[in-house]
Amino acid sequence: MPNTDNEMITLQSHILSNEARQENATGTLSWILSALSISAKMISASVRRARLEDVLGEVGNENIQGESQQKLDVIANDILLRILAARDGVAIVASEENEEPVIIGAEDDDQKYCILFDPLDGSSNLDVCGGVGTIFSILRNRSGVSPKESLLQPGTEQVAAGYILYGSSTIFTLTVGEGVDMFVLDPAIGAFMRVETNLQIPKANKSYSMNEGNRLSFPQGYQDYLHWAQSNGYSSRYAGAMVADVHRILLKGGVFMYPPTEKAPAGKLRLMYEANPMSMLIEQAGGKAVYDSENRIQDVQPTDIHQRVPVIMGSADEVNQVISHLK
Ligand code: FDP
Repeated sequence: MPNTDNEMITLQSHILSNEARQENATGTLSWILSALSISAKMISASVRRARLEDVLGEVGNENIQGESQQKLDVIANDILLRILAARDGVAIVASEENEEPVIIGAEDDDQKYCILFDPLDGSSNLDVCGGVGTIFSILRNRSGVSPKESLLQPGTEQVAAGYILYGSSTIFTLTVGEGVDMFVLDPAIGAFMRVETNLQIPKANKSYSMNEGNRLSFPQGYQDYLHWAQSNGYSSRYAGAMVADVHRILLKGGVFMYPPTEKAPAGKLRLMYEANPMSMLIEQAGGKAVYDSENRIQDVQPTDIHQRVPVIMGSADEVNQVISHLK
């Protein structure tokens, strides 16, 4: 629902009023969300000045995923780690860029939280001034298990998830399990202002988003879907950055996919840093997110924090169309 009532609600006041509605809230989650909002502003500023400060391009290393790291990947990762490390309620931080999770607070405290993030998703778009984003997922820390085990929870256990899109505006999209809210950074005052509350994804839209260059190495069902969609007046939209593509689908409808390929038989996208948080947002907005013809992404029991998963997510009708070709 667009915000038409002239309310001027900032992300900060939204977080605090959510907290006030929860009976046993301690304020810990609110502190973490506000840390993410500050990190988002800092990363946004770095992205916008990147060319001027000569921080575009590769560092020369590969990250744990075997992908070359951009200088801004490293900057965004450092910002998030430094800001989250200073918050009391954080137990463990796991980043797509680091092989091992960073243990911050007391390991055995189930009042604390684990934060997983992809600091700068779609970073190959940076050099050409395309949209990039940060994705985060928040889980409750589990006591009595090792930090790695504490992280290995299915997406259904997420207490909050969201993304920040650094596009023509900076957008913060958040769910704490009670619908999806969207905020735009007002650069004049440095605050995220609420623009959508209880956002609902359109039920259908004849639009698909995938890397069609891989078409010949998709399983047959995806190729059949593409043939069907192209014979039925569908449009193709692909920014090549998951945050930008999923943002468009949340607002306009359609389906986003990263299927298995010969090169990446389990798909390319990371379950815990990308697929789970985006699935929570899509489902909270009334959409659907699966990894094959039957199974929800959020039901996957992870065995490795860096594991990958095929992704089909978006408007319920459009996801069902893809599924009908996979059976
Ligand atoms: P990137 O490698 O540029 O960081 O998982 C990362 C991701 O981008 C997603 O944001 C994007 O949807 C996908 O990979 C793009 O992959 P392809 O280049 O294979 O299409």
